[in-house]
Amino acid sequence: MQLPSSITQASRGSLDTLVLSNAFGRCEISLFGAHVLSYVPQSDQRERLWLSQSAIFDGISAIRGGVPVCWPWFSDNHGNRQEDLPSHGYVRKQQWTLNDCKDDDNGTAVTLVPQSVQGPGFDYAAQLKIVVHLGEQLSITLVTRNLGSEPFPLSCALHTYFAVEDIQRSELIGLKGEYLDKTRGFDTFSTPSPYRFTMETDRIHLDAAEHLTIQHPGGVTEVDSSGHNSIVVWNPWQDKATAMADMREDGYLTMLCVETAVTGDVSLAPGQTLALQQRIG
Ligand code: TA6
Repeated sequence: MQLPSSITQASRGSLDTLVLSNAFGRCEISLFGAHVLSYVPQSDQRERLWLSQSAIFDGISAIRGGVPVCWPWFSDNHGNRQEDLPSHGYVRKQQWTLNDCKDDDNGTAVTLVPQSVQGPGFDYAAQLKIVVHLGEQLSITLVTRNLGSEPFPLSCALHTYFAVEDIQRSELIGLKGEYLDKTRGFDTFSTPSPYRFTMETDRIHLDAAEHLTIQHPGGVTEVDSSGHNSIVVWNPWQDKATAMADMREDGYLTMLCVETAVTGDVSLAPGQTLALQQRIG
């Protein structure tokens, strides 16, 4: 495929990546996992995404940081024994290929498709693609279409790791209503205001907020979402960070996951399309 000058090929470790660079900014995407690794707007040259300094780029392990693609289930929401199937599905560990690209006054876009849509725990007739568009914002759209004659269960997420200068001096603005707290047996609690971080935080917010703001000492990051039914907020804090081989023990201090997600028992009807989108500014 002939690439426009705004798209170049690069690598991280043993992974092939695509770098999109235009008047709006720069982003880098690993073809392994269709995993956005970096996004720097031209306007302020501030990296929006967090990538673990111990991230593994071996084409086998899931990449810690950036925007993992969780599909065809979120977390262990697959209906099987937890140990039988990979957490967050299997496409983030697949090699994706470039299916289309375009470059115009609105920005540069690439469309990637996975090696195979079916996998252990999901053998339905589905079509999956991701479109990453570098324009005024960075827009990531995960598109699922049911090609079959029966509905299938689907949960998914754009599991974005945002860079913050200091999580203990950061605030998340825009969420309301109730959330399910994974650290407390998925019991239901009310969203705090102000929303600050002092401990392990792992929450499924049932408020499908369309606009969120992350305020931290290094600046402000805007997060717009559509096609979702929930927002997941996660910071592992020190003990969990220490326990992860691909995260430094102090890594939790400079990251915050704000995930645009479809969680719970959702099914996609025959012929239906779900477009899960997150836009970062
Ligand atoms: O989205 C939050 C979460 O489900 C946490 O419970 C934690 O498991 C995190 O995802 C990271 O999961 P991973 O499989 O990428 O280590």
